[in-house]
Amino acid sequence: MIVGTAGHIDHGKTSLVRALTGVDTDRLKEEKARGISIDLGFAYLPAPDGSVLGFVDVPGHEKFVHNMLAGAAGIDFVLLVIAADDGVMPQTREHLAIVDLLGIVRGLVALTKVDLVPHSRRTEVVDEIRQALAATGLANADILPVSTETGENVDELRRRLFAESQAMHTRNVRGRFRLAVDRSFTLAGTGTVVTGTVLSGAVSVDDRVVISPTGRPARVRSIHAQGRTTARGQTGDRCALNLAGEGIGKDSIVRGDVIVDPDLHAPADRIDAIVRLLSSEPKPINQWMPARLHHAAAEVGARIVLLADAPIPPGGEGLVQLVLDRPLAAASGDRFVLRDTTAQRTIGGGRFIDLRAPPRKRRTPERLDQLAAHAVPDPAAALEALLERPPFFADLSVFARDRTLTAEDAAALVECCNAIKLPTANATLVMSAAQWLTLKRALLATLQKFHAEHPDLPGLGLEPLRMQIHRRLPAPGFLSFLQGLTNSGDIALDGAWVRLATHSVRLTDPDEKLWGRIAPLLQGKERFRPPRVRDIAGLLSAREPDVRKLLKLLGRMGKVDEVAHDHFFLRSTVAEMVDIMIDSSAKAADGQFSAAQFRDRVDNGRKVAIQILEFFDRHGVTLRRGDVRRINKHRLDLFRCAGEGEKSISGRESSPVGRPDFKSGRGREPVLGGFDSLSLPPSSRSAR
Ligand SMILES: Nc1nc2c(ncn2[C@@H]2O[C@H](COP(=O)(O)OP(=O)(O)OP(=O)(O)O)[C@@H](O)[C@H]2O)c(=O)[nH]1
Ligand SMILES: [Mg+2]
Repeated sequence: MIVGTAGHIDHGKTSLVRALTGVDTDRLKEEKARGISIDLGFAYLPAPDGSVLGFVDVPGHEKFVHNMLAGAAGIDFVLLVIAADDGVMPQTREHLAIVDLLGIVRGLVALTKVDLVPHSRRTEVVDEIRQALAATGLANADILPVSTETGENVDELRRRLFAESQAMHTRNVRGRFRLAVDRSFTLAGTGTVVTGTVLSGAVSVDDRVVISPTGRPARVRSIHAQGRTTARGQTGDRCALNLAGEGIGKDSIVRGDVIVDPDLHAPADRIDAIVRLLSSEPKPINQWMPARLHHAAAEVGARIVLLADAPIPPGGEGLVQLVLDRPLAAASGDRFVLRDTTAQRTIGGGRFIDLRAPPRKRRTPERLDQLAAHAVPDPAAALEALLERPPFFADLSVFARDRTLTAEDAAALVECCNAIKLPTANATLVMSAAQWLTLKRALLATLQKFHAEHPDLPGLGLEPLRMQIHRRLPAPGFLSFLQGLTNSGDIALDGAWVRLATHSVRLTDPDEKLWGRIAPLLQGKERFRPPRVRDIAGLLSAREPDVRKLLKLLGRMGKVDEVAHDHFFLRSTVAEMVDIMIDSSAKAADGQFSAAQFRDRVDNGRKVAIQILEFFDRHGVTLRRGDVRRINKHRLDLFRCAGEGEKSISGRESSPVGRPDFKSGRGREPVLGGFDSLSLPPSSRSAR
C-alpha cells in the first residue's frame, strides 16, 4: 500500500512520516534551510505481515502544489494532516479537493500538534474538519488526534495503517505495464534510475519498455520495489527501475514521463473527458478556456472545448474535449486535475474517456452517444455498448491499448461480448454477431439485386459495393469482412469484383446470337489472324460498338483475349499460341526463340506476330531480351481455357496465378483496355 500525505504547509506531514518510519524525507539542502518541504519525499515501513508500506510525503506550500500532484497520482491511501492549532487552511482544502478529484476515497485525518491546544479545541476543529470533508469521498474518514512531540497516538496510527494495508485487497495486477516517473537520476556504478508508482501491470528484469511520450526504447536492467531489490514490480508498487538503452540518461527521462509496455506507447493530445468544476470556483468553464492539466506526474497546458451547449457552472460536471499543448501517455479512465493558467489554484478535474477524440464532428449526437459508451468503466460493458451504436464496429486494437488490456484480456473481451473479429493489416476491428449478420444480409441482398439487373456483369466493384451498404465499414475492415464471406463460400472475389458464389456471367439473348455469328470468324484457318472489331462489324453488318462491347464482356468471361486494341483472339487460340512458344523454346538449345520463328509457326505476318508477343510480354508469359524471348513458366497458366484447369500440359507447372490474383491486382484481364479496371480500386489497395 502506498500512503500519501496531504495538507497545509507546516501542519506536520514530514514530522509524522518521520515518527512513523524513522525516515526524514526532507533531503534537500533548501528544505533543511527553510524548514519546509519542496519536493516529494519517500520512505518505506515494513509491516508485521511481511509487506512493505510506501510513503509519499508531499509539500504543503502553495507554490509546490504541482509537486504534490505528481506524488498524489499513485497513492492508495491518503493521510490528510491538519494541525489542531490552525485547523482547516487553504492548502488543506486544495489538497483535499485534489485527492477527491483523483478518486482517492481511502484515507484518514491526522489531527496533529494536539499537544499545543486545549482539549476543547480538539472538538471544535473536528467539527470544522467534518464540514470540509462532507462533500468528498473522505466524508466518513476517521479523525485521529496525534502529536509527534508527545508521541500521542503515533503507534496507534501506525497500527491502523498496517490494518488498512492488510485489508486492502492486493491490487489487481491485470493490464499492461505503466509506471509514472516522478524522479530520474544517475546512480554511480548503476546508471540511469527512474522511480515512480506502477499504475498497471507488472515489470520484470530484462523487459523491453518504452519511455512515453518520447518513444525512446529501453531495457530494464534491475528493479527495486518498495525499497527492496526484486526481479519483478507490479501494480501499486513504488519502483525504482535501472534502465539501459541508446540515449537513455537522467536528462532524457523527466518527471511526467511514463514507462510503458511497448504496445501501449500511443501518446494522445486530444482527449474527450468528463470534467467537474469545483464549487469554490467563481466562474464557469467557458468555451476554449485555457488551463494547466495534471495527469499522473505530468503537467501540460490545455484548452477546454465544451461538448454541450452551456458552460459548466461551479460545482457542475460536463463532457469536454481537452486539446493539449503536447501529447500525454495516458489511459482511458485515468484521472486528471485542472489548475488555473497562473498555477495558483486548483479549479477542477475529472476522468479521461476517449483518448482518440475527433477534431471535427465532436459534438454530433452520434459522437456523444459513442462517448457515453466509452465512459462505461467496465471494458466488456463498454465494448458491448460501443458495438450496439453507430458505426456498429470498434477498433479492438485501439480499445484494448487505451484501456491497457493485455492480449489475453482483449481475447477474453471478444469472447465475452460474442463479437466477431475483422483482422486487417494494422488493426483488428470487431462487430457484434448481430450487426455482422445484418451487414452480411445487406451485402448478399445488394449483390443479388445487382446480379438480377446485370446478369452479364461479373460482379460489383469492391468500392461501389462498400458505398452501397448502409452500414459502412472502413475499406480495410470491409475487405476483411468480404474475405470472411469468401472463406465461408457465400461470395467470390475476382480481382476487384465481388459476386455471389453462385453467380456466373450469362449473355443476354441478343448477345448470345451475335456471338454465335462472331465465333466462327475467330476460328479455323484464320484463328491466328482473326478480323478486328471494325472488320467483324463490316462482315456481319453489325454495329461496331455492339461488337466491341460484346467482345470485351467475353474477355471478362475468359472466352477471348484482347491481344491488341480491338483485336480479339479466342482464349483457345491464345492457349494454342502459348503451346507453340513452349514448343519453339523446347526445341532451341538455349530455350530462346525469335519473333520470326514464332511468325513462321502461326503464319500471320510480322506486325500481328509482334503484337501477340508483346501481349505475352506484358503478361509476363514471355521474357524478352533483345530479339529473342524465353518462356516464364510461372505465368503459363494465365491463358488456359476455362475448364482446362485440370488438363496437365507437359512442362507446365501449376501456378497460383491460374486464378485471378486478388492480392496483386493482376489477373487474367487483358492489359489493353479489355477490362474497365485492371487494378484494384484504391480502397482495396489501401486495405493492405
Ligand atoms: N508541537 C508540535 N510540533 C509539531 C508537531 N508536528 C510537527 N511539528 C512542528 O511543526 C513544524 C512543521 O513540521 P513539518 O513536519 O515540517 O510540517 P510539514 O507539514 O511537513 O510542512 P511542509 O512540508 O513544508 O508543508 C516543525 O517545526 C515541527 O517540529 C507536533 O505534533 N507537535
Ligand atoms: Mg514537509
